[in-house]
Amino acid sequence: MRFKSISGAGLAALLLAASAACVSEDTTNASSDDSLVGTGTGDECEIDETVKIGAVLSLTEGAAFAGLYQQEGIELAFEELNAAGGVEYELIVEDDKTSVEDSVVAFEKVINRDKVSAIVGPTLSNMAFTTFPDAESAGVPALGISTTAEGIPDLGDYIFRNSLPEEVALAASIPAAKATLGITKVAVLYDSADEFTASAYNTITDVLAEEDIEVVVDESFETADTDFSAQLTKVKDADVDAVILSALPAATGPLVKQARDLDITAPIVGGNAFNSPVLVGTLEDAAEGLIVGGAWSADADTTGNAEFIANYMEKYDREPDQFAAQAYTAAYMIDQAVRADCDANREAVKDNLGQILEYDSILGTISLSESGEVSQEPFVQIVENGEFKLLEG
Ligand code: 1QQ
Repeated sequence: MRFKSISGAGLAALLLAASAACVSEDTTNASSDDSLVGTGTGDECEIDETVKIGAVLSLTEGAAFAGLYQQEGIELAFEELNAAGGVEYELIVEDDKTSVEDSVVAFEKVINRDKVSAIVGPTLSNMAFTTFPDAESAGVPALGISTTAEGIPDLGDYIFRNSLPEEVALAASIPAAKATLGITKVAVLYDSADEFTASAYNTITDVLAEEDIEVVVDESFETADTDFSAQLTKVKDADVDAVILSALPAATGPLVKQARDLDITAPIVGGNAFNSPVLVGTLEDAAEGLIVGGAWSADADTTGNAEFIANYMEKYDREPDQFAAQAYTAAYMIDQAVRADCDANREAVKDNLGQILEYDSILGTISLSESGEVSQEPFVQIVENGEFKLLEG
């Protein structure tokens, strides 16, 4: 991994943020803590004070399918980092119960009660649109690990994500499905009540237009719906080549099952939300042939991936997924940002997170820009015999 040198604009932002610290009690406390500054840099960095990191994750309710893997991934990484020495981390995990209100409370706790140096999470974009502005105004760097909706990095200077944007995932999975399956006419089904799935819908229609694929059915539903017969009857009547689906796993399970029960055999194509063994487990045989675009693959020959999978399985007795892999990577990115100037104050972490260039991670080569956006190559996978396999498109 390389770090960019601090640009004039970065320095100006730093000075502005430092002056903002004079009016915000939280930022003043965080930015003036000399005990969080150590000696040496990079691998040689040593900080005496324990560095607190908050993780706000959905550990119960709808998004727990991802949040529980995220908790495991981040705990494994901080365990490894603590064993490596030099910097001792304390991870404080809060459950946002898949609710915006609880996510706000959890952010408030880690920001003001625990005075963390950085926050990882939340799990869903739906929460991030409310809680990231809170982190921004408190001057606390926040690193989203699965917040893939359009516009997340625009929420502020302290807001970052290592979450492959859904538009990048879909821009890979739809052309790969076209190349492999030769699709020309499709149905688009999407959850219009969730920020992430609704924003993905815009990308889907753009990518389909670019790929010259005709949309013959275009239907929406809402997150809590359980009966999709009205939409699926239209899909069946249209005899499409594929169904492009933008849904969270809670709706994807019943929707795909109901489609297969109606004898809709067309392949189903999606993005980040599909990249979950929980979904495959729920769907059983109905998951076969699902095509997903995402940020990580167990099949990928990325740096440290085989070791990560082995250590994860050893610790948790189950295979990791994309959500665990992104959370694991986030901890290492925060560690690198802390070690760059051997300074775990919020300003330093924020500044150095935005300087991560070409980090060779289990997700592949990944960079974060000063604007908070990630760049990495997506992986397209297909479910075969109950397992995700890389799809050569
Ligand atoms: C988002 C997502 C979800 C599918 C993560 C679990 O990508 O909310 O942005």
